[in-house]
Amino acid sequence: MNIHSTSEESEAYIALGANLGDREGTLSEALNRLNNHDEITVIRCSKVYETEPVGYLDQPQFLNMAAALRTTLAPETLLEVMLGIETQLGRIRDIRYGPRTVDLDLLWVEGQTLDTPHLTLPHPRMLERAFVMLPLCDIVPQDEQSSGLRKLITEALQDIDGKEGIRLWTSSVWDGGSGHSAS
Ligand code: GSY
Repeated sequence: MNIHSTSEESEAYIALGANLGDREGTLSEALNRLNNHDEITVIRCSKVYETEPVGYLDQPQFLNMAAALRTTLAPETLLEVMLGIETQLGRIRDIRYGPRTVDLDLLWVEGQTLDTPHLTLPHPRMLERAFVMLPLCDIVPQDEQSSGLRKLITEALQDIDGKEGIRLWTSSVWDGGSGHSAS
């Protein structure tokens, strides 16, 4: 164990988005790379949704999804791993809120609130974004009560803007790292 890891596993939720190139392939590869990390296991994936861009509107539609991870990494280190994967997959940070090959956002880490220059947890804008909340709702267990995340999502989804700009794209883009295509 070191400062980048903890002795305990925790569950983390992330949001994934892509609106350039092979969007499905890039999301799948991001999940592969996360799962191939020694201290990360991808434990659940949401369905994949095609979504109208929010914020900067003059850009292609996104594919968005969410995933639950089990990890022994400290949140800041998990974020570094995620940013490294974005770079490996060709993300270039030019236009703020502009198009991107892949975007990985750390939303929530079980039992953690943080406010550092690099990372705020829970993610400060997640409850306002239908393209984050809808996929997240697929993978947070219905009976989840201890953290209150399920209740927050259910309440946020009741009157969130932008749900009409979201449609189901596919039930799965990831084969669980087995190399077999998902049905
Ligand atoms: O915050 C993530 C990047 N992003 C997205 C996105 O992932 N989906 C949609 N629909 N709009 C977005 N605007 C930005 S910025």
